[in-house]
Amino acid sequence: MPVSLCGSWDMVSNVNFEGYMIALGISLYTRKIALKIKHRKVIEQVGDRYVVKTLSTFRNYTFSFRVNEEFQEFTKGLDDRNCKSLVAWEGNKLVCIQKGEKKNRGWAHWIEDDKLHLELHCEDQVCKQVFKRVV
Ligand code: ECB
Repeated sequence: MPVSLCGSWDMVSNVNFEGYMIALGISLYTRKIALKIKHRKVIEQVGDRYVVKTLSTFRNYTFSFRVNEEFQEFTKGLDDRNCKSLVAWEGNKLVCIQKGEKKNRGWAHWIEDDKLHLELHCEDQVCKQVFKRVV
């Protein structure tokens, strides 16, 4: 059983979020705001269902899924696209593939050195975020 990602996590670094947002077609105006804010990730698990909340002073995004079960994702308040998403464990990484209009889109979460890591990718862009546990 992989280590639990559950809990509340505050962003400590965010590398190439700009490139990721450009790949998603986010406007310059929204990117300017989005680049300034820190995200809090809240991950909860009830049975085999996960709830992942990305919270900030600007926008919040919440979604919920079962591992190994494809679902319809609408990225409301982000790029507002529909994806067919599938989340699965690959070793110690929780990996999501987001099939839709954008090629090579997805993310992976894992724990390393007591930090929550998140790699977001879209087209040829990779954004790397690291979060520390909220105490
Ligand atoms: C919800 C906080 C968003 C802050 C930025 C707000 C607007 C920018 C608009 C679009 C950017 C598109 C997506 C990047 C935004 C947040 C990154 C996390 C989104 C995500 O899918 O996280 C996964 C993995 O934790 C769970 O949904």
